Amino acid sequence: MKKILNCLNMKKIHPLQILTWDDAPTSHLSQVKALLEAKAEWIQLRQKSGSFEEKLKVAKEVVALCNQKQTTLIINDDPFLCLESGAHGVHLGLSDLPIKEALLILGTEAIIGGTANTPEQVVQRMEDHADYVGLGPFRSTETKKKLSPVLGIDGVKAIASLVQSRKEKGLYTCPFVVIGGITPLDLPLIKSAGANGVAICSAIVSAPSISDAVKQFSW
Ligand code: TZP
Ligand code: MG
Repeated sequence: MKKILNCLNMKKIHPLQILTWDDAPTSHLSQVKALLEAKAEWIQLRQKSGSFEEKLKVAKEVVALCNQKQTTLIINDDPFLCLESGAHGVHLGLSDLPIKEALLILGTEAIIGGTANTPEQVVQRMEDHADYVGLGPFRSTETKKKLSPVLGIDGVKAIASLVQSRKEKGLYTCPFVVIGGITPLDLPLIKSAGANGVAICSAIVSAPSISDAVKQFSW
């Protein structure tokens, strides 16, 4: 059964978001093919190297494959890459364009998510009406360069209570997924802390069996 979260604007945010990786043993395209075979339902194409045109070529192929399987495909960093490739949405980091500008480029149908590392950044994302927040890093990880301070489980709990208090005040909230160095053993704790899901990169796309790894991270 599909596990789907609905946020206020009714866009469907999946609780297991899987990121592709430049340093994985296979290409981004091969990673996506393996993830689709493993029945992944939400993939973020995180190409960090190459020209816009090179990234676009891969993104278009990946969008076509994901559409065949009704899998959500999010593009990292660049709303224009999202627009040109026809992906479902974009994930904006702290040094990327603000949510409001991406909204002007992509329109209200697109899924627009953004990174946050502090309560202030979570509030900003929600005031900008993000569709979801990627909160991290949960733990130190080699996957991302220039890592923000590690949050741990206490950081996750603090954000869950911030979101709850916004809900009680009738303010806009969206789901938040936790990212950074997460292993399957962390899932129960992260879930009970109040997070809506996890975003996983290396532990899945560099696993000996991507299919087994996806199953281990079932939310
Ligand atoms: N943002 C914070 S940590 C991170 C990103 C993109 C990398 C997550 O990758 P992994 O391999 O699951 O630690
Ligand atoms: Mg970015």
